[in-house]
Amino acid sequence: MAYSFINKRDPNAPYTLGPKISDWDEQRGQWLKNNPDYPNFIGPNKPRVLLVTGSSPKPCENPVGDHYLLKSIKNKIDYCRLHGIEIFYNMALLDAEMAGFWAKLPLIRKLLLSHPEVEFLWWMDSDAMFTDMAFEVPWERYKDSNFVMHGWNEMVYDEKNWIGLNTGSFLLRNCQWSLDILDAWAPMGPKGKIRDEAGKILTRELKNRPVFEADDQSAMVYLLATGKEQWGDKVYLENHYYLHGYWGILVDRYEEMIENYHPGLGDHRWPLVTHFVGCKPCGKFGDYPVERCLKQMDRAYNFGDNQILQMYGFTHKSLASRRVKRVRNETSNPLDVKDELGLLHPAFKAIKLPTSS
Ligand SMILES: [Mn+2]
Repeated sequence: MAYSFINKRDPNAPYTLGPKISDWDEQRGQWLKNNPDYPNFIGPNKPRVLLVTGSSPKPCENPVGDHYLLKSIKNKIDYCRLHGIEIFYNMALLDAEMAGFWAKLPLIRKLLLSHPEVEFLWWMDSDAMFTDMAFEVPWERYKDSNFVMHGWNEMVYDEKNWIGLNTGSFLLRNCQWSLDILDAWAPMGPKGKIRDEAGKILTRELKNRPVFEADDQSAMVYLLATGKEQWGDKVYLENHYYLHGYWGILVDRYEEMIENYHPGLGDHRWPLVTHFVGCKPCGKFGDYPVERCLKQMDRAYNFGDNQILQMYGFTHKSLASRRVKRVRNETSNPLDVKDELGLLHPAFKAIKLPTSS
């Protein structure tokens, strides 16, 4: 029975994400030193980033949902290609106890430990899409931070509001501190009695939280609000651009944005991310009517996709349309064509080769 430990944990022992690691910074530092061909920074102020997303191992309950998952990953591939970011798409439930919104925790830990060359891991939900293909994350701003989420300090630390931050799109540095916060974040996750009981605590302790089982976002608000001294100085709650942008306040304004602004701003004028919180395109029941969600997801997708198509001289006929039209004539000097947004060869994608000595 030598292998019996592989799949089952002792049900009486408290949940852990894995064997305790306390010297990751040293282990990783040594690895980076031994592997100079895999630097954790690929340019000045340009960390190596792995975007991680995924969806259920099962087909969607609503078959059209699979088509929206395809659009969502195509959208992320486009953004990541433009910005020199690698992608990991997960469809495996690594830990059955952590199903649902908690599944990202064991996955994130596994990827951090397996890829010491990755400096930042960018988690993004499958229901979030890039709507600003030109916006480059201001990496320099986070040089002293380990965890970047969209949110507001007052809403998290003073109000303990359950929507004071959002865990649908966040950046996590590969370091010991991050392993520690994952360990502190995980205990409310195991499904069944633990998750149900923790949900009651979270609803009682957090502002405006509905009654439901413990979710990762509420648990993070609770962890930060009750442990500000321990975690606060390495957490950056960003609200100068939309690392996550709630779809309800954005999708009806896309035409106005096109009229008045341009990609590259990332904020309310041209949001980096539109996140379809409460839409369950892959499931049967969300908080919003599925037709409204799907229509607006198409609009968000097309809004982002127009920035890709413009590079090649095309655009969607409207934000509601799958069909495209030409916006410039073909030429016999294709290399003279400069796309309007400069996304064919943006500076943030250029690779700096080390100067040989
Ligand atoms: Mn989401």
